[in-house]
Amino acid sequence: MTAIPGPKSQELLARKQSAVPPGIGTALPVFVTRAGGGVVQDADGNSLIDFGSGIAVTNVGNAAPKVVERVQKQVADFTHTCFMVTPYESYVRVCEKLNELTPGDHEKRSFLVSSGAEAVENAVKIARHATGRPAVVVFDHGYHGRTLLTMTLTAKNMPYKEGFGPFAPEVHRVPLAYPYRWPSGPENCADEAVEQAIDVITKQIGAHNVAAVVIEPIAGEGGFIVPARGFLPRIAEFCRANGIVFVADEVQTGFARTGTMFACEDEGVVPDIITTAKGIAGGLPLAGITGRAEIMDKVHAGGLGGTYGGNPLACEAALGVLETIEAEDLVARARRIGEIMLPRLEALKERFEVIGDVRGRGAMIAIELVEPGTKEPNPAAVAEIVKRCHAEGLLVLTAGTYGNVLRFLPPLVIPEHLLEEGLGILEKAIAEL
Ligand code: PLZ
Repeated sequence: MTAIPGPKSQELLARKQSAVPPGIGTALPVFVTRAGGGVVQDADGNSLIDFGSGIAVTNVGNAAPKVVERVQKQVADFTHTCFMVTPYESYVRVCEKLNELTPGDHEKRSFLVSSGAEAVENAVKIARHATGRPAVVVFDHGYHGRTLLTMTLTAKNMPYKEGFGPFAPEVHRVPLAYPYRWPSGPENCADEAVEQAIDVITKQIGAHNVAAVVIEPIAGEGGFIVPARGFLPRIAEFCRANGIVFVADEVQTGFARTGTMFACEDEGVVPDIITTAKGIAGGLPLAGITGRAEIMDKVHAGGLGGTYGGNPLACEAALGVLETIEAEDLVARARRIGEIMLPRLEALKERFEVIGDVRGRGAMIAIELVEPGTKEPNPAAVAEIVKRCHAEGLLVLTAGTYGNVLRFLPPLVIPEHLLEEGLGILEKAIAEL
Protein backbone atom coordinates (compact mmCIF):
# COMPACT_ATOMS: atom_id res chain seq x y z
CA MET A 1 0.00 0.00 0.00
CA THR A 2 2.84 2.42 0.84
CA ALA A 3 6.61 2.52 0.81
CA ILE A 4 8.13 0.45 3.65
CA PRO A 5 7.99 1.87 6.27
CA GLY A 6 4.86 3.91 5.48
CA PRO A 7 3.97 7.30 6.96
CA LYS A 8 2.20 5.96 10.06
CA SER A 9 5.07 3.59 10.85
CA GLN A 10 7.55 6.42 10.32
CA GLU A 11 5.67 8.56 12.79
CA LEU A 12 5.70 5.73 15.32
CA LEU A 13 9.38 5.11 14.64
CA ALA A 14 10.13 8.74 15.52
CA ARG A 15 8.27 8.26 18.81
CA LYS A 16 10.19 5.03 19.41
CA GLN A 17 13.45 6.85 18.84
CA SER A 18 12.70 9.39 21.54
CA ALA A 19 11.17 6.93 24.04
CA VAL A 20 13.28 3.76 23.59
CA PRO A 21 17.11 3.57 23.66
CA PRO A 22 18.89 2.63 20.41
CA GLY A 23 20.22 -0.52 22.12
CA ILE A 24 16.82 -2.02 21.29
CA GLY A 25 17.13 -2.50 17.53
CA THR A 26 14.45 -2.98 14.89
CA ALA A 27 14.97 -5.33 11.92
CA LEU A 28 12.04 -3.94 9.93
CA PRO A 29 10.47 -0.75 11.24
CA VAL A 30 6.84 -1.35 10.31
CA PHE A 31 4.51 -1.14 13.31
CA VAL A 32 2.28 -4.17 13.50
CA THR A 33 -1.46 -4.04 14.02
CA ARG A 34 -2.40 -7.65 13.24
CA ALA A 35 -0.74 -10.92 12.29
CA GLY A 36 -1.74 -14.47 11.41
CA GLY A 37 -1.74 -17.08 8.68
CA GLY A 38 1.81 -16.26 7.64
CA VAL A 39 1.05 -12.55 7.14
CA VAL A 40 1.99 -9.50 9.22
CA GLN A 41 -0.10 -6.35 8.74
CA ASP A 42 1.16 -2.88 9.59
CA ALA A 43 -0.29 0.48 10.64
CA ASP A 44 -0.27 1.71 7.02
CA GLY A 45 -2.32 -1.21 5.72
CA ASN A 46 0.62 -3.13 4.23
CA SER A 47 0.71 -6.93 4.36
CA LEU A 48 4.06 -8.69 4.64
CA ILE A 49 4.75 -12.36 4.12
CA ASP A 50 6.25 -13.64 7.35
CA PHE A 51 9.51 -15.60 6.99
CA GLY A 52 10.52 -14.78 10.59
CA SER A 53 7.81 -15.97 13.02
CA GLY A 54 9.06 -13.38 15.54
CA ILE A 55 12.39 -15.29 15.56
CA ALA A 56 11.04 -18.86 15.55
CA VAL A 57 8.27 -18.21 18.07
CA THR A 58 4.93 -18.34 16.27
CA ASN A 59 5.45 -21.83 14.85
CA VAL A 60 1.69 -22.45 15.09
CA GLY A 61 0.99 -19.07 13.47
CA ASN A 62 0.23 -15.75 15.10
CA ALA A 63 -2.85 -15.62 17.31
CA ALA A 64 -3.50 -19.32 16.60
CA PRO A 65 -7.16 -20.12 17.40
CA LYS A 66 -6.47 -22.71 20.13
CA VAL A 67 -4.00 -20.36 21.82
CA VAL A 68 -6.41 -17.43 21.69
CA GLU A 69 -9.30 -19.47 23.05
CA ARG A 70 -7.37 -20.83 26.03
CA VAL A 71 -5.70 -17.52 26.90
CA GLN A 72 -8.99 -15.62 26.70
CA LYS A 73 -10.64 -18.02 29.10
CA GLN A 74 -7.67 -17.97 31.47
CA VAL A 75 -7.32 -14.18 31.55
CA ALA A 76 -10.89 -13.92 32.80
CA ASP A 77 -10.45 -16.67 35.44
CA PHE A 78 -7.17 -15.55 37.05
CA THR A 79 -4.04 -13.90 35.72
CA HIS A 80 -1.42 -14.79 38.34
CA THR A 81 -1.00 -16.41 41.71
CA CYS A 82 2.70 -17.32 41.48
CA PHE A 83 3.15 -21.06 41.14
CA MET A 84 5.47 -21.04 44.17
CA VAL A 85 2.69 -19.52 46.30
CA THR A 86 -0.46 -21.35 45.16
CA PRO A 87 -0.12 -23.71 42.18
CA TYR A 88 -2.52 -24.46 39.29
CA GLU A 89 -2.96 -27.47 37.04
CA SER A 90 -1.92 -26.02 33.67
CA TYR A 91 1.71 -25.61 34.85
CA VAL A 92 1.87 -29.27 35.85
CA ARG A 93 0.25 -30.29 32.57
CA VAL A 94 2.84 -28.38 30.52
CA CYS A 95 5.61 -30.09 32.50
CA GLU A 96 4.03 -33.51 31.98
CA LYS A 97 3.88 -32.81 28.23
CA LEU A 98 7.54 -31.64 28.15
CA ASN A 99 8.61 -34.79 30.00
CA GLU A 100 6.68 -36.89 27.51
CA LEU A 101 7.64 -35.11 24.27
CA THR A 102 11.38 -34.46 24.78
CA PRO A 103 13.86 -37.14 23.65
CA GLY A 104 14.49 -40.17 25.89
CA ASP A 105 12.18 -42.43 27.84
CA HIS A 106 13.97 -42.03 31.17
CA GLU A 107 12.22 -40.40 34.12
CA LYS A 108 12.21 -36.62 33.76
CA ARG A 109 11.27 -33.45 35.61
CA SER A 110 10.48 -30.03 34.14
CA PHE A 111 9.93 -26.54 35.47
CA LEU A 112 9.02 -23.27 33.82
CA VAL A 113 10.56 -19.81 33.57
CA SER A 114 9.88 -16.82 31.34
CA SER A 115 12.68 -16.56 28.75
CA GLY A 116 15.18 -18.65 26.87
CA ALA A 117 18.12 -17.05 28.66
CA GLU A 118 16.56 -17.84 32.02
CA ALA A 119 16.12 -21.47 30.95
CA VAL A 120 19.80 -21.76 29.98
CA GLU A 121 20.93 -20.06 33.21
CA ASN A 122 18.90 -22.58 35.19
CA ALA A 123 20.29 -25.52 33.25
CA VAL A 124 23.81 -24.41 34.20
CA LYS A 125 22.82 -23.82 37.85
CA ILE A 126 21.38 -27.33 38.07
CA ALA A 127 24.33 -28.98 36.30
CA ARG A 128 26.76 -27.28 38.68
CA HIS A 129 24.68 -28.22 41.70
CA ALA A 130 24.31 -31.84 40.59
CA THR A 131 27.97 -32.36 39.67
CA GLY A 132 29.69 -30.08 42.15
CA ARG A 133 31.88 -28.91 39.25
CA PRO A 134 32.42 -25.32 38.07
CA ALA A 135 33.23 -25.31 34.32
CA VAL A 136 30.84 -24.86 31.40
CA VAL A 137 31.80 -25.66 27.81
CA VAL A 138 30.18 -23.91 24.85
CA PHE A 139 30.88 -23.72 21.13
CA ASP A 140 32.03 -21.29 18.47
CA HIS A 141 29.02 -19.51 16.89
CA GLY A 142 26.83 -20.35 19.90
CA TYR A 143 24.05 -18.08 21.12
CA HIS A 144 22.36 -18.55 24.49
CA GLY A 145 20.99 -15.17 25.59
CA ARG A 146 21.75 -11.69 26.89
CA THR A 147 21.99 -12.07 30.69
CA LEU A 148 25.44 -11.98 32.30
CA LEU A 149 25.93 -15.75 32.19
CA THR A 150 24.20 -16.40 28.87
CA MET A 151 25.93 -13.54 27.05
CA THR A 152 29.17 -15.04 28.34
CA LEU A 153 28.08 -18.37 26.85
CA THR A 154 27.31 -16.55 23.57
CA ALA A 155 30.18 -16.45 21.08
CA LYS A 156 29.73 -13.24 19.11
CA ASN A 157 31.09 -10.01 20.56
CA MET A 158 29.24 -7.38 18.51
CA PRO A 159 26.48 -6.58 19.40
CA TYR A 160 25.90 -8.99 22.29
CA LYS A 161 28.98 -8.55 24.50
CA GLU A 162 30.76 -5.37 23.45
CA GLY A 163 31.31 -3.19 26.51
CA PHE A 164 29.18 -5.40 28.78
CA GLY A 165 32.00 -7.23 30.57
CA PRO A 166 33.49 -8.40 32.82
CA PHE A 167 31.95 -11.73 31.96
CA ALA A 168 31.05 -14.74 34.09
CA PRO A 169 33.94 -17.04 35.00
CA GLU A 170 34.47 -20.72 34.12
CA VAL A 171 33.12 -20.55 30.58
CA HIS A 172 35.23 -22.31 27.92
CA ARG A 173 34.72 -22.34 24.18
CA VAL A 174 35.51 -25.17 21.76
CA PRO A 175 35.17 -25.50 17.96
CA LEU A 176 31.82 -26.28 16.33
CA ALA A 177 31.69 -28.69 13.38
CA TYR A 178 30.81 -26.04 10.76
CA PRO A 179 31.03 -28.00 7.48
CA TYR A 180 31.05 -25.07 5.04
CA ARG A 181 33.95 -23.34 6.79
CA TRP A 182 35.94 -26.31 8.07
CA PRO A 183 39.56 -25.68 6.95
CA SER A 184 40.28 -29.24 5.75
CA GLY A 185 36.86 -29.68 4.12
CA PRO A 186 33.41 -30.90 5.18
CA GLU A 187 34.38 -34.58 4.99
CA ASN A 188 36.89 -34.17 7.86
CA CYS A 189 34.74 -31.78 9.84
CA ALA A 190 32.99 -34.05 12.35
CA ASP A 191 36.08 -36.09 13.26
CA GLU A 192 38.43 -33.15 13.61
CA ALA A 193 35.97 -30.94 15.46
CA VAL A 194 35.20 -33.71 17.99
CA GLU A 195 38.92 -34.32 18.44
CA GLN A 196 39.67 -30.61 18.99
CA ALA A 197 36.75 -30.14 21.39
CA ILE A 198 37.75 -33.14 23.48
CA ASP A 199 41.36 -32.00 23.42
CA VAL A 200 40.43 -28.62 24.92
CA ILE A 201 38.19 -30.25 27.52
CA THR A 202 40.70 -32.86 28.63
CA LYS A 203 43.95 -30.87 28.28
CA GLN A 204 42.94 -27.28 29.11
CA ILE A 205 40.03 -27.68 31.53
CA GLY A 206 40.06 -31.26 32.79
CA ALA A 207 36.92 -33.25 32.06
CA HIS A 208 36.36 -33.82 35.80
CA ASN A 209 35.99 -30.03 36.25
CA VAL A 210 33.23 -29.69 33.66
CA ALA A 211 29.64 -29.46 34.93
CA ALA A 212 27.95 -28.99 31.56
CA VAL A 213 28.43 -28.87 27.82
CA VAL A 214 25.81 -26.53 26.35
CA ILE A 215 25.07 -26.74 22.62
CA GLU A 216 22.39 -25.75 20.14
CA PRO A 217 21.68 -28.79 17.91
CA ILE A 218 21.53 -26.30 15.04
CA ALA A 219 23.29 -23.00 15.82
CA GLY A 220 20.59 -20.35 15.41
CA GLU A 221 21.81 -16.76 15.72
CA GLY A 222 25.27 -18.06 14.72
CA GLY A 223 23.98 -18.73 11.19
CA PHE A 224 21.80 -21.86 11.11
CA ILE A 225 24.89 -24.03 11.18
CA VAL A 226 23.95 -27.70 11.07
CA PRO A 227 26.87 -29.50 12.74
CA ALA A 228 28.47 -32.19 10.57
CA ARG A 229 26.77 -35.55 11.08
CA GLY A 230 28.22 -37.51 13.95
CA PHE A 231 29.43 -34.45 15.87
CA LEU A 232 26.50 -34.15 18.28
CA PRO A 233 26.21 -37.84 19.19
CA ARG A 234 29.93 -38.12 19.83
CA ILE A 235 30.03 -35.02 22.04
CA ALA A 236 27.02 -36.41 23.94
CA GLU A 237 28.79 -39.75 24.30
CA PHE A 238 31.93 -38.06 25.63
CA CYS A 239 29.80 -36.21 28.19
CA ARG A 240 28.14 -39.44 29.32
CA ALA A 241 31.50 -41.17 29.73
CA ASN A 242 32.83 -38.28 31.83
CA GLY A 243 29.90 -37.42 34.08
CA ILE A 244 29.28 -34.13 32.27
CA VAL A 245 25.69 -32.89 31.92
CA PHE A 246 24.90 -32.60 28.19
CA VAL A 247 22.56 -29.63 27.73
CA ALA A 248 20.77 -29.19 24.41
CA ASP A 249 19.63 -25.59 23.99
CA GLU A 250 16.55 -26.10 21.81
CA VAL A 251 15.19 -22.61 22.42
CA GLN A 252 15.24 -21.84 18.69
CA THR A 253 15.08 -25.35 17.21
CA GLY A 254 12.26 -26.75 19.35
CA PHE A 255 8.58 -27.47 18.80
CA ALA A 256 8.42 -29.00 15.33
CA ARG A 257 10.56 -26.25 13.75
CA THR A 258 13.16 -28.56 12.18
CA GLY A 259 10.80 -31.34 11.07
CA THR A 260 11.03 -33.30 14.30
CA MET A 261 9.55 -32.18 17.61
CA PHE A 262 13.10 -31.42 18.80
CA ALA A 263 16.20 -31.10 16.61
CA CYS A 264 18.21 -33.61 18.72
CA GLU A 265 15.95 -36.40 17.51
CA ASP A 266 17.47 -36.21 14.02
CA GLU A 267 20.60 -38.05 15.16
CA GLY A 268 18.97 -39.86 18.06
CA VAL A 269 20.74 -37.72 20.65
CA VAL A 270 19.21 -37.84 24.15
CA PRO A 271 20.24 -34.79 26.18
CA ASP A 272 20.50 -34.86 29.99
CA ILE A 273 18.86 -31.43 30.11
CA ILE A 274 16.97 -29.68 27.32
CA THR A 275 16.06 -25.99 27.38
CA THR A 276 13.01 -24.75 25.48
CA ALA A 277 11.31 -21.38 24.93
CA LYS A 278 10.16 -19.41 21.84
CA GLY A 279 7.88 -21.89 20.01
CA ILE A 280 6.59 -23.35 23.28
CA ALA A 281 3.80 -20.82 23.83
CA GLY A 282 3.09 -19.03 20.55
CA GLY A 283 4.53 -15.73 21.77
CA LEU A 284 3.52 -15.66 25.41
CA PRO A 285 6.66 -15.55 27.55
CA LEU A 286 7.41 -19.09 28.63
CA ALA A 287 10.47 -21.33 28.74
CA GLY A 288 11.19 -24.77 30.11
CA ILE A 289 14.00 -26.77 31.65
CA THR A 290 13.53 -30.52 31.28
CA GLY A 291 16.03 -33.02 32.61
CA ARG A 292 16.80 -36.42 34.05
CA ALA A 293 14.97 -36.82 37.35
CA GLU A 294 18.18 -37.77 39.18
CA ILE A 295 19.86 -34.52 38.11
CA MET A 296 16.86 -32.22 38.55
CA ASP A 297 15.92 -33.67 41.95
CA LYS A 298 19.35 -32.90 43.43
CA VAL A 299 18.51 -29.22 43.93
CA HIS A 300 17.13 -28.45 47.43
CA ALA A 301 13.53 -27.30 47.92
CA GLY A 302 13.17 -23.61 47.07
CA GLY A 303 16.45 -23.49 45.12
CA LEU A 304 14.75 -22.78 41.80
CA GLY A 305 11.96 -20.44 40.73
CA GLY A 306 10.95 -16.88 39.86
CA THR A 307 7.81 -14.75 40.26
CA TYR A 308 6.41 -15.18 36.74
CA GLY A 309 7.79 -18.59 35.78
CA GLY A 310 4.99 -20.65 34.26
CA ASN A 311 2.48 -17.80 34.31
CA PRO A 312 -1.05 -19.25 33.86
CA LEU A 313 -1.72 -17.37 30.60
CA ALA A 314 1.55 -18.65 29.14
CA CYS A 315 0.81 -22.21 30.29
CA GLU A 316 -2.61 -22.17 28.64
CA ALA A 317 -0.96 -20.81 25.48
CA ALA A 318 1.55 -23.68 25.58
CA LEU A 319 -1.23 -26.25 25.88
CA GLY A 320 -2.93 -24.60 22.88
CA VAL A 321 0.36 -24.74 20.95
CA LEU A 322 0.85 -28.44 21.67
CA GLU A 323 -2.73 -29.24 20.65
CA THR A 324 -2.22 -27.31 17.41
CA ILE A 325 1.08 -29.02 16.57
CA GLU A 326 -0.60 -32.38 17.00
CA ALA A 327 -3.95 -31.60 15.35
CA GLU A 328 -2.35 -30.00 12.28
CA ASP A 329 0.65 -32.36 12.16
CA LEU A 330 3.04 -29.43 12.09
CA VAL A 331 6.05 -31.73 12.38
CA ALA A 332 5.20 -33.00 8.88
CA ARG A 333 4.40 -29.44 7.74
CA ALA A 334 7.87 -28.31 8.79
CA ARG A 335 9.41 -31.14 6.77
CA ARG A 336 7.30 -30.20 3.76
CA ILE A 337 8.43 -26.56 4.03
CA GLY A 338 12.05 -27.79 3.89
CA GLU A 339 11.26 -29.97 0.90
CA ILE A 340 9.88 -26.94 -0.94
CA MET A 341 12.54 -24.44 0.09
CA LEU A 342 15.80 -26.39 -0.08
CA PRO A 343 15.63 -27.40 -3.78
CA ARG A 344 14.53 -23.88 -4.78
CA LEU A 345 17.46 -22.38 -2.89
CA GLU A 346 19.90 -25.02 -4.19
CA ALA A 347 18.83 -24.07 -7.72
CA LEU A 348 19.51 -20.40 -6.90
CA LYS A 349 22.95 -21.36 -5.61
CA GLU A 350 23.70 -22.93 -9.00
CA ARG A 351 22.70 -19.68 -10.72
CA PHE A 352 24.22 -17.11 -8.36
CA GLU A 353 27.78 -17.35 -7.08
CA VAL A 354 26.95 -14.96 -4.26
CA ILE A 355 25.25 -17.91 -2.51
CA GLY A 356 28.04 -19.92 -0.90
CA ASP A 357 25.97 -22.38 1.12
CA VAL A 358 22.35 -23.51 1.49
CA ARG A 359 21.53 -25.35 4.70
CA GLY A 360 19.06 -26.12 7.43
CA ARG A 361 16.36 -28.61 8.26
CA GLY A 362 12.59 -28.46 8.05
CA ALA A 363 11.41 -24.87 8.39
CA MET A 364 14.78 -23.60 9.71
CA ILE A 365 16.61 -22.78 6.48
CA ALA A 366 19.37 -20.34 5.56
CA ILE A 367 21.66 -19.20 2.80
CA GLU A 368 25.17 -17.93 3.45
CA LEU A 369 26.35 -15.17 1.12
CA VAL A 370 29.95 -14.74 0.00
CA GLU A 371 32.03 -12.68 -2.39
CA PRO A 372 31.54 -14.54 -5.68
CA GLY A 373 34.22 -17.14 -6.32
CA THR A 374 35.45 -17.08 -2.70
CA LYS A 375 34.24 -17.93 0.79
CA GLU A 376 34.76 -14.35 1.94
CA PRO A 377 31.65 -13.36 3.97
CA ASN A 378 29.43 -10.86 2.16
CA PRO A 379 27.30 -9.03 4.73
CA ALA A 380 26.75 -6.15 2.29
CA ALA A 381 24.90 -8.47 -0.10
CA VAL A 382 22.74 -9.70 2.77
CA ALA A 383 21.86 -6.14 3.76
CA GLU A 384 20.96 -5.27 0.17
CA ILE A 385 18.80 -8.36 -0.35
CA VAL A 386 17.02 -7.83 2.96
CA LYS A 387 16.27 -4.24 1.98
CA ARG A 388 14.79 -5.34 -1.35
CA CYS A 389 12.75 -8.13 0.26
CA HIS A 390 11.33 -5.79 2.88
CA ALA A 391 10.42 -3.23 0.22
CA GLU A 392 8.59 -5.97 -1.71
CA GLY A 393 6.73 -7.19 1.37
CA LEU A 394 8.76 -10.19 2.50
CA LEU A 395 9.90 -10.22 6.12
CA VAL A 396 13.28 -11.98 6.29
CA LEU A 397 15.87 -12.05 9.08
CA THR A 398 19.65 -12.16 9.11
CA ALA A 399 22.04 -14.19 11.25
CA GLY A 400 25.61 -15.38 11.40
CA THR A 401 28.86 -14.63 13.16
CA TYR A 402 29.91 -12.78 9.99
CA GLY A 403 26.48 -11.16 9.47
CA ASN A 404 26.30 -12.84 6.06
CA VAL A 405 23.40 -15.27 6.52
CA LEU A 406 19.79 -14.85 5.44
CA ARG A 407 17.56 -17.07 7.55
CA PHE A 408 14.05 -18.25 6.89
CA LEU A 409 11.68 -19.22 9.69
CA PRO A 410 8.17 -19.19 8.28
CA PRO A 411 5.32 -20.13 10.62
CA LEU A 412 4.66 -23.81 10.07
CA VAL A 413 1.04 -23.05 9.11
CA ILE A 414 2.03 -20.75 6.22
CA PRO A 415 -0.05 -21.55 3.11
CA GLU A 416 2.08 -22.93 0.29
CA HIS A 417 1.14 -20.14 -2.13
CA LEU A 418 2.59 -17.58 0.32
CA LEU A 419 5.72 -19.66 0.72
CA GLU A 420 6.08 -19.72 -3.08
CA GLU A 421 5.36 -16.01 -3.36
CA GLY A 422 7.95 -15.26 -0.68
CA LEU A 423 10.56 -17.39 -2.45
CA GLY A 424 9.75 -15.55 -5.67
CA ILE A 425 10.43 -12.18 -4.00
CA LEU A 426 13.71 -13.52 -2.63
CA GLU A 427 14.76 -14.89 -5.99
CA LYS A 428 14.03 -11.57 -7.70
CA ALA A 429 15.99 -9.67 -5.04
CA ILE A 430 19.04 -11.91 -5.51
CA ALA A 431 18.77 -11.76 -9.31
CA GLU A 432 18.57 -7.94 -9.27
CA LEU A 433 21.58 -7.76 -6.96
N1 PLZ B 1 19.09 -19.86 23.19
C1 PLZ B 1 19.35 -20.97 21.04
O1 PLZ B 1 18.07 -18.65 19.97
C2 PLZ B 1 17.15 -16.44 21.55
C3 PLZ B 1 17.64 -13.69 20.24
C4 PLZ B 1 17.09 -12.39 19.83
P1 PLZ B 1 15.47 -15.35 25.03
N2 PLZ B 1 17.39 -16.11 20.18
C5 PLZ B 1 16.86 -14.84 19.71
C6 PLZ B 1 17.95 -11.29 20.39
O2 PLZ B 1 18.70 -10.70 19.58
O3 PLZ B 1 17.89 -11.04 21.59
C7 PLZ B 1 17.82 -17.65 22.13
C8 PLZ B 1 18.26 -18.71 21.30
C9 PLZ B 1 18.89 -19.81 21.88
C10 PLZ B 1 18.69 -18.87 24.01
C11 PLZ B 1 18.05 -17.75 23.51
C12 PLZ B 1 17.61 -16.70 24.46
O4 PLZ B 1 16.22 -16.66 24.53
O5 PLZ B 1 14.04 -15.79 25.17
O6 PLZ B 1 15.70 -14.29 24.01
O7 PLZ B 1 16.07 -15.02 26.37
